[in-house]
Amino acid sequence: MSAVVSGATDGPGGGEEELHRLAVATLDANWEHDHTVPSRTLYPHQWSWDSAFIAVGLAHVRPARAWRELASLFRAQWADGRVPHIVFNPRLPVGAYFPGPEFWGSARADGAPAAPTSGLIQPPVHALAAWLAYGAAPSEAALAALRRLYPRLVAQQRYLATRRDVGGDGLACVVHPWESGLDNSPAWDAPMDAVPGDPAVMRAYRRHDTAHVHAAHRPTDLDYARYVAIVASYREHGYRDDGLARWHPFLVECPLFNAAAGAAEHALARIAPLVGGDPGPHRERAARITEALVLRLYDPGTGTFQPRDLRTGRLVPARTVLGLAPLILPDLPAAQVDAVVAEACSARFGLARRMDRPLPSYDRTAPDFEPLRYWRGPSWMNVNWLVRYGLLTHDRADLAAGLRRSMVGLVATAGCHEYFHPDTGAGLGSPSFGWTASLLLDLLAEEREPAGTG
Ligand code: 9WN
Repeated sequence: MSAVVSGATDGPGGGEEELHRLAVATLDANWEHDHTVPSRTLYPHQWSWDSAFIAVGLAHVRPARAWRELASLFRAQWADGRVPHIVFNPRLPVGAYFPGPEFWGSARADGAPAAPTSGLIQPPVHALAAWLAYGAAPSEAALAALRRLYPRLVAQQRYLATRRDVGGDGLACVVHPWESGLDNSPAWDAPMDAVPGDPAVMRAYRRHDTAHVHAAHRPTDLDYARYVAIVASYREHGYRDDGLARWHPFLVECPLFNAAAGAAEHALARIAPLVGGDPGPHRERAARITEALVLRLYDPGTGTFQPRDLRTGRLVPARTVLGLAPLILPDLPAAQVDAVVAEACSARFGLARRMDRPLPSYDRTAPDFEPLRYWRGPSWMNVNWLVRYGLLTHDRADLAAGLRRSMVGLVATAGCHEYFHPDTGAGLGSPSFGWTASLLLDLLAEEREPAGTG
């Protein structure tokens, strides 16, 4: 494998300058009138949590664009507060992505925006992103943008707390693996087994992903048949959430999703005083989410967080990187912080002060670990960035530094790929991927600017 940028980890002014240029060029190339596409080929529309991660990096180099990115996403917010996981670009031809706007039929649903969107959501990392974007480049214009965004971020949280608390225990549930952002993670195998699916159904559709990426790296046709079946169930109910427990085939409480919701309340508590809001209710909600996460999703037996399948009431057994995400909560109790850091440092994930490769998406000692297949082994920048953010939050600067070095080294060698082989570091998926570029910029910024994120 050839090095994309030689000596890229030499420090600022050396290879990191070149790496910086590569990341900015990638984001510029993916910019599309009011948002950044994750990838021109594989994902040519706007994705929700991608836009949040992208705004974090853009804030360092194109701050006005960072706010446009978030503003365009939230313009597509539904009346009930949900932020759709895809906002479709109507200028693109039918078939530019599967499943496209015709499949989702959002125009027929109550409270959907004028723009065609999906009916699902993604992890609510947006308030945290807005807070970090503001901290990276505070200005009058940024404050005005934050002020406009704040009520929309609050409505997003309200949607999760009211419409999606299906278990009634203070946690939001995801109704589709796509909502977790880690589509085919082994964490979803057990709940997905209960979803009827026949791979032959996929003959009626044309998958867009496998035209660009090797099928062995992507979810299977059986996965897709089930993805389609779950959307069909939700779509037939007009994407309404009342009575979900009675009829919906996939209902799971995910640790990463709920950690993001808790981190959002912490971020909103910091944003509120700047925009004339009251931080108190955000602090209270943040504390309740952390408490519920520990009570419902922490497994003392494994010492990590596991998703809970609401259809069976059971925690899913697979140990995935999702379980490490609650580290981003500043009020996570010390016992859970220590346990999660121990899990991250175990042979399963390989976190260390000196580490060659970032964390894989799945337990590398598991018999079904697949180093090439999407979220079933490969390393991804966004989840590593979240874990690193959590390590810094809990004063594990030495481990965070090890992780940073491995992340920067990975992109320096392979480029701004979508995901990476967890052992060789080879780039996989899309070669010019938005959040890889933007989160790299965020890592590089630490060497360039004094910390300003608060
Ligand atoms: C389905 C855009 C998105 C990411 C997800 C990632 C992948 C879509 C797909 O791409 O999901 O939403 O077609 O596989 O899993 O995390 O937001 O980058």
